[in-house]
Amino acid sequence: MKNYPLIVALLIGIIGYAQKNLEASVEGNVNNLPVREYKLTIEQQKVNKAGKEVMGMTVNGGIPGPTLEFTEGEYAVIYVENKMNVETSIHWHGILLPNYFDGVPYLTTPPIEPGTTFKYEFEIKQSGTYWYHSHTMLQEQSGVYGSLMIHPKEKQLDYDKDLVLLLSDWTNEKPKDVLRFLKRGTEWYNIKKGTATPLNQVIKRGALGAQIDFWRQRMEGADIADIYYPAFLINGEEKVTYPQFKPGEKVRLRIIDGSASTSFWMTFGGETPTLVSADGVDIVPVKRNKTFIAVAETYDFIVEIPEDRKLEFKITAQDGSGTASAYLGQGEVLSAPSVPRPDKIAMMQQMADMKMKMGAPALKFNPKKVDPYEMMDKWGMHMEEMDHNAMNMPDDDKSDHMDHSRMNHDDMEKENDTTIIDHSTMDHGNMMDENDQSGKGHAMADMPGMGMFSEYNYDYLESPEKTSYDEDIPVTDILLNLTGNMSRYVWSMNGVPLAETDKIKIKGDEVTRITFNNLTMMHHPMHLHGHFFRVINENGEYSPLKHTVNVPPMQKVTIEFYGNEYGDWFFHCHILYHMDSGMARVVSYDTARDERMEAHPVKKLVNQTNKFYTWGMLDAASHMTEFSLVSSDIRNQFTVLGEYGWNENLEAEFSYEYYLNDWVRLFAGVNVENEVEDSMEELSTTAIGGIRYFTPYMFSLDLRLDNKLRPQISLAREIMIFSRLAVFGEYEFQADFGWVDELAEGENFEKEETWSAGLEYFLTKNFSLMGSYDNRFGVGGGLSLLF
Ligand SMILES: [Cu+2]
Repeated sequence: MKNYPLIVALLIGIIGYAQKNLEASVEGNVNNLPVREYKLTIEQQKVNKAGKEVMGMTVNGGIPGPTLEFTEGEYAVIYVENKMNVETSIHWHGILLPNYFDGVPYLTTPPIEPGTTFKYEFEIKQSGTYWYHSHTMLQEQSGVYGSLMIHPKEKQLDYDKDLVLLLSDWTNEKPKDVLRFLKRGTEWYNIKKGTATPLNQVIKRGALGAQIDFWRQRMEGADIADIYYPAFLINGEEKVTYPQFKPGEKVRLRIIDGSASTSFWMTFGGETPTLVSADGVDIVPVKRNKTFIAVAETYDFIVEIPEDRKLEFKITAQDGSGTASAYLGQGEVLSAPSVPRPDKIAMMQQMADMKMKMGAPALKFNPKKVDPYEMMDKWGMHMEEMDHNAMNMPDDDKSDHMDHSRMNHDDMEKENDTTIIDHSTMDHGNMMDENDQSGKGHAMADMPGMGMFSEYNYDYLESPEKTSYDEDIPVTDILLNLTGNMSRYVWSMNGVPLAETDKIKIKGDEVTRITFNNLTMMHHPMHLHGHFFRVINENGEYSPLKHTVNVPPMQKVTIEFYGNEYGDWFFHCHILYHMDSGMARVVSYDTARDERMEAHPVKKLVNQTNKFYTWGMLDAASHMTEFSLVSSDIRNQFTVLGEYGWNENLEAEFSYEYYLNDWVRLFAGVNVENEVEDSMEELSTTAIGGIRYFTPYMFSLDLRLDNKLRPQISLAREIMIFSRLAVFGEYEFQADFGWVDELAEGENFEKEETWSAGLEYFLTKNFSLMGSYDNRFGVGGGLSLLF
């Protein structure tokens, strides 16, 4: 028992650590800890990261900003100076700290106004790899991010040197324009990346049936990433070398995905490295090469520098659209394995085979009336629809989702979009315990097709200590379906975007268990501020602790955390453009709001996710000219439309539209049209009103009536047939029964038919060539400007 004192010391250490993490954060240096001070200055500066000089936002003159180094048990004082002409903020990602210093403007922390400095201060009560970034609008995409490296009080792992590798994505466009183009719906990013799946490829691969099934559910395809990036960066560069490491040295790579929207596959040259930590928390070390890193996650690997060789660390964007590499040591390169580009058409086929119910609503008609369990039953992947024989699994594993008929709905307390279930009133056997708790989700991976997302599970992460909570602690279950509308770029939870919901109330000294049920085609890295949560995996009581968890398409992931804080905390998808489009919530301990926040209403943060975006189009062709302008937020839309044929035919229209849900909108407006063909002599102005509907199979349907009671129907559709070529068509039929204006003598019915069809060839993001035939304007061609 020579080691007895050591074991006792270790145990006290572990208990001390655990208790500390369970205590609410306290403001001020109450324990007189040694102070470590930093100063960060944020500026707007011209930068060149991808072959073009554009305006970026730098921290202390660089992108990324500096690495802030601390040792556990220090007191951090960080001054952040804003030298820009717009407000900013810094959030300390993964750090347990007092609510006021979390850095989400208008929610927890005042925004840092231009020309001012904000002082952040908090106790460093953890160690590991973390990062910081702006939480203001889309500033993170412009460069406001950097790393945090916190050394443990006593080093437990065996390594010689540290190296931070901060991964990011870079666009030469203004981030605001990126989001605007996503809202308008653009194929351009996929064309540019070479990830588009036009009809000719779909047909060649025999996937037309799957494509039609996708269209029926109003989905274009299996999208992996939305945005085109000209460069992916490691510590700000596409290729970065670290020759200073000597053979035999063990280097702890502290890898952070600070991208705005890109997750990566990481691969390593040479010997298989050892993964030692995830999201800043040590795990049971595991030898592992190819590893997925989702946006905002961090992973620490220990690598050994080989003799006379240079080790490659490589990242490949999840959709295969680009790579970046870091090289350690000197000599010939030991290449990291390549990761093949995912096959989107094959994914589409598999998903269609699995009879997934896609297209869950991102916008509910009545956001106040939401039943997340009903939503889970109706949409997504359901086991019972599959052939049981083919699955070859034990009977009691059949249903991964709850059987609703067994539950008494009235027992549930409905609170806006979160259904909070009091466990004491329910039969545990039927409930959430079924939800992957026992690792049942794993049987799924062995089934045909189900394995397609199994490479994203977290089973390789095991905590060295038990992370489970005492069974006596009450548990509250919350189900969050992750929902989105790709064509309108509205992202939400349970079909309700941030702007249309209240806070998720949680209780202190209790466990909150959240099940994410992803009903979209995209991965969502979900991040909870100010807490670590258990990600339930096959390691049961030893499930790992994380601050960000990736939820793959059509999959469920369950997390749980102990409520030991106070105040309101932000909780959102860490894909910047998803967060800014509504996929976010506020988790609230329902404690009094900080008085220092009085002048900074949280509404300002919420409104940020429901802004108006404006886009337009101008066609200049030999037979006609066409103009359109659309301004839209989540529910409201204004549209101006003008068509003029050189043969003197004109139609112009202004309308206001209101989205009842994702697909149905009511509209009212005015229409101006020439009544006599090929003559501008007689222009008639009518009031119009009706319904616009985005139908299954993705047609735009317009049903209307004007003030002369003439009904009209129109149908339009556009399909990408080759990688840059789209075909489009529109048909319009107006009937006049003479209910208001007299018809010509002897007539009891007049009709007017308008139709057009054509081709569009995409040249750049903003320009296309177009050619069309229109039965009013004739045939012609020209240039199309998208702005
Ligand atoms: Cu997301």
